[in-house]
Amino acid sequence: MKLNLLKNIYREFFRIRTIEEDLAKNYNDQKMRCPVHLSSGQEAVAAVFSNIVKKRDFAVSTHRGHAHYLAKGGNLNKMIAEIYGKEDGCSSGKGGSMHLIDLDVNFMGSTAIVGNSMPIGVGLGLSLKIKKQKGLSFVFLGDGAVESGVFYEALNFAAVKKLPVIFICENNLYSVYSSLEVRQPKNRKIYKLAREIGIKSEHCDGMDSLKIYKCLKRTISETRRGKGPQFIEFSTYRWREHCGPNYDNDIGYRTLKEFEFWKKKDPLSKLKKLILKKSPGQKKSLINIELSIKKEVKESFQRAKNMNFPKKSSLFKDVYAK
Ligand SMILES: Cc1ncc(C[n+]2csc(CCOP(=O)(O)OP(=O)(O)O)c2C)c(N)n1
Ligand SMILES: [Mg+2]
Repeated sequence: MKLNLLKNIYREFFRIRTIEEDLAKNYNDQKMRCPVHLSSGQEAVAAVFSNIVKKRDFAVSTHRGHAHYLAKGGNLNKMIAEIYGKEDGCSSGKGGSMHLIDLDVNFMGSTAIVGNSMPIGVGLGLSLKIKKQKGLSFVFLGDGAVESGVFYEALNFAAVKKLPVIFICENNLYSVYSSLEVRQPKNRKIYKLAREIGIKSEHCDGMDSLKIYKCLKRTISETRRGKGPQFIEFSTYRWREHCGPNYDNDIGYRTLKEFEFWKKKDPLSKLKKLILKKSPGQKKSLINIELSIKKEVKESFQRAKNMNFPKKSSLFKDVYAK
C-alpha cells in the first residue's frame, strides 16, 4: 500500500482515537450529560472506511457511532457541541451522543435503538436504486443487532431487491455485559448467517488496517459495479466500559486476560510501526500530524464548552411526533 494512503488512514485513526479519549478525559467533569458509548480500541474499521467512502454515499450508525460519523466526514465541532448539549450541535443539542446526523455529508443518522438504523440504511439503498443514482448505503451495526428481528427483514429486503447496501458488522463480542456465547448459538457465525439469508458475506480481522482496507476495497468496488448487497463481519474489541468513560475490567463479565490479549493488538500503534518500518524518515511528519490533531480537538472541546444551551423556545422545534 502506498505510503500516502497509510498516512491518511493513520491521520483519521489518530483523530478518532484522540476524540474518543478526550471525551473520556472530560466526561467526569459532569458537563456532558448524555450517555457516551466510546469506540476506543475498535476504530480501525472506521478509519479505513473514511479513506474509501465517497461523499455521495450514505451511512447510518448505532449508539456507538462517533467514529462512523467522523469517518463519513461529519463535522467535529457540531458533534462535540451535540455531546455537550449545545445549540450548535448537529441535532441542535437535543439528541446527544447517540443521535448524530450530518446531512451535508450524507451521514443520515445514528439511533439508540439497537437494530433500528438497519431498515433506514436499506431504505436509502432502495432510494438510490429507484432514482438510478450512483452511490452506496453503508449500515454499521454491532453483533447485538443480529439478535433483533429487523436484522432479518433488512437483510432479506436488501437481498431480494439487490440493493447497493453494505452492512458493516463490528463484532466486539459483547452486547452490554453479555458475551456472544450466552446470546447466540455456539459455533454459528454471524457472517455465515448473513450468507444464508442471501447476501454475499465474509469475515475479516477488524484489528488490522491493511486487511480491513483490502476487504472493504474489494467489497465496495463489487457493489459499486452493481453486484448487490454485501455483509462484512469485522472482529474487534472495545477497551472501555459499554457506556461511559471508564474501564470496567473489575466487574467480572470479561477477564483481564481477554482484555489484555485484545489491547496488545492495538491497530493504531500497529499502523504507526508499519509506516515507520516502511519509511523511518516519516517520524517527524507523524508527530506533526498528531500535534495538529490534538490542537484541533482541544479547540473543539473549548468551543463546545463556551457555547449556549438551546433556548427554551426551541423545545418543540424539529420534533416530529408531538
Ligand atoms: C431494541 C433495544 N434493545 C436493547 C437496548 C439496550 N442496549 C443498548 S446498547 C446494547 C448493546 C448492543 O450491542 P451491540 O449491537 O453488539 O453493540 P455494541 O454496544 O457492542 O457496540 C443494548 C442491548 C436498546 N438500546 N435497544
Ligand atoms: Mg457488540
